[in-house]
Amino acid sequence: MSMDNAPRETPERRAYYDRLEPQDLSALWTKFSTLVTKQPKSRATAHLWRYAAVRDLLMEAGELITAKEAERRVLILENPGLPGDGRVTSSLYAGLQLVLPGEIAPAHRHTQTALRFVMEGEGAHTAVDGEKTVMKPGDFVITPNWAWHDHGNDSDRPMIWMDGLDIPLVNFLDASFAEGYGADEYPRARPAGDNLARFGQGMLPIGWEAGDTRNSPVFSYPYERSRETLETLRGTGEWDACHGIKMRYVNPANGDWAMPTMGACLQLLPRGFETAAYRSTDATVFTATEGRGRSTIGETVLEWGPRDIFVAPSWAPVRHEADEDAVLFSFSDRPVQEKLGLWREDRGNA
Ligand code: 1HN
Repeated sequence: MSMDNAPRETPERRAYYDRLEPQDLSALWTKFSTLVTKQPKSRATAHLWRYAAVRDLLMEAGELITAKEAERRVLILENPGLPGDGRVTSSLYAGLQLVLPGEIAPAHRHTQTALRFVMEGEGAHTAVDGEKTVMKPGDFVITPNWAWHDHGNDSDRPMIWMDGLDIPLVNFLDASFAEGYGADEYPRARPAGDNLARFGQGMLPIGWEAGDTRNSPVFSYPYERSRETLETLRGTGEWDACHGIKMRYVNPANGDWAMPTMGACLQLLPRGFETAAYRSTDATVFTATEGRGRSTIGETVLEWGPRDIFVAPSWAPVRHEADEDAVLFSFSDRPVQEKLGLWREDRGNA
């Protein structure tokens, strides 16, 4: 038997296979090469969503349904290779969510983990287990699995953020649970900014005993700080050939990724920078917070500007070129693959 081709089909073999099916059986040797591929073969494709186009449709949704009636007013970014599945990659979900001035998205919780990345608006908030965080563009916020969360917009402008969730992964494992709180807001337990003060300043409360550290005790990572980090590091001139300057959002309790199922990064590509071809097994969703450029993903060339969102499938070679100083936010299922010993990367010769 070969790993590449199924053995030849003969009339006798065909007749035999036909007798297996009614008994809920199937011959491995007819399927081996599709079940166990020599390298990742994703049905997901490289694709880009223009922010302006999605935004227009999202604002239309704002006239069709309230955040409360919708529970969450979101347009899902569906990978064209996985139509109808609510998936941006094989394992992850992404969407753009709109909360209009005065609206509330009611408190609920679920076993799916969520991340938010703010695209537009300022002054709306999300609350995680009763602690509010007020959001600005570029802020990265996490909602650990089974944490109560509600959103509200007390500002006078629409608020739009990207949601990333591990929905396909959790559903693959048939491990989805969800419940509503029964009131718009979960009771406010701590003042806004408490998590960042306790855990996000390079200090920890004396005597703090880490319990479950799978999720970062910091749930809000303001853009101002992350952006400043990139700017400071620019001065070192230590550009990675594949990534420019790339930082990952960290859990300060253990140095791991901020969440167990999704890893997120922010990277700076200076004007004129061209990254070396890079591929990894974690299909990745990107959005530019600043700048313009293009990414060549396999055979596909995607031209991006601020707030456009694009996706690179597993193991497809990716090259970025920045026409202006550019900052890219990205997320993937890399933490899961690392824990399972599956994650691989290929830096070419870079
Ligand atoms: C969810 O809870 C949110 O809390 C957004 O904002 C998107 C998609 C599917 C399931 C739950 C949110 C979601 C979601």
